[in-house]
Amino acid sequence: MPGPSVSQPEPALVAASFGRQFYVRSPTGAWADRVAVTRGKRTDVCVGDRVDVRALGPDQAVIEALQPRRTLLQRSDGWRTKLLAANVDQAGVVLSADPPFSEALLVRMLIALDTAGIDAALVANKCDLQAARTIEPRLAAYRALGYPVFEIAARVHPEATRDTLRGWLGRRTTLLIGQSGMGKSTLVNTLAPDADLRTREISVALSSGRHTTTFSRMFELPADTAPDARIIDTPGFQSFGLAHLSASQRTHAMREFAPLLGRCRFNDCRHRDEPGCAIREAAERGDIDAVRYRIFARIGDDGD
Ligand SMILES: Nc1nc2c(ncn2[C@@H]2O[C@H](COP(=O)(O)OP(=O)(O)OP(=O)(O)O)[C@@H](O)[C@H]2O)c(=O)[nH]1
Ligand SMILES: [Mg+2]
Ligand SMILES: [Zn+2]
Repeated sequence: MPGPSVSQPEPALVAASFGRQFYVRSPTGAWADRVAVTRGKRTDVCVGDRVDVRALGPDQAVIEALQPRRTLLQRSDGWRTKLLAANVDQAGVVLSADPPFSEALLVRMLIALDTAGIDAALVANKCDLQAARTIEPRLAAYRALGYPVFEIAARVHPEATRDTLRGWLGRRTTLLIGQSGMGKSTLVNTLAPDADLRTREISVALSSGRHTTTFSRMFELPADTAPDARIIDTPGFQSFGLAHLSASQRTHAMREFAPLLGRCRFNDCRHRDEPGCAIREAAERGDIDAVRYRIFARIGDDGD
């Protein structure tokens, strides 16, 4: 097998992003993961990207070109837009009852995923806890909207977790996102056991003894867990700005609004307190979910 060429650019997959540094992986497994940097001040590369790299020795490379993306998930952080992952097929929003998940964040993630054309599912973790019962009615609301909802206990029932998720994960690249402490990394370790040591290397131990993920990273799943499947672990977040989306995109991503669009009194209705708003009235009547409507109505014009 020929060694890495110093002059010929070759295709690679971005398997991890560490701020300005990346791990790139051979699409064929021809060479081991390399540490890569971008040229100049380029920062628009993220985990999941297809790139062309030039090797700078056996374990280093420089990213020369970025291939067009099939999907791209972003979130806004004030005026900055962050790239979360490229080319994923689907995403699991990981939730738990303890610590309690924020439904406002869930709605925002689903709006961003829908707009990006990424299939979303809810992965309710820690179903071994008594508190898990308290979130059942909210999970039912999302099932009714057509989102797949999986109930698992990644740490406590690893085998059942793999059985529950196998069919959903197979032949796809799945992004795991959600707040800190929901169990994303625990789930990755349950699905890809060799990830354990590696996720600890790239997580930060807090004073509580807890590990929190600070980098996004992709893992291949063993074929007996799910065939031809990859999963991406990401750092948790406390906010999910939608400034990169238009008001129309945000409205269209609320599935239950679809049959009501165009029925408001005013063409430029923002569906808050405008008179004759068909969407608000539907929420007041209980025809659509009032919790989701209130969360939507609180999203500012600037997506914050
Ligand atoms: N009871 C229970 N606890 C769990 C389960 N899965 C994970 N946990 C615990 O939840 C805590 C957080 O898990 P992590 O996997 O680090 O959460 P994370 O979503 O990766 O968090 P960040 O990296 O900070 O975003 C850990 O203490 C886990 O042991 C489960 O199935 N049941
Ligand atoms: Mg983590
Ligand atoms: Zn309206």
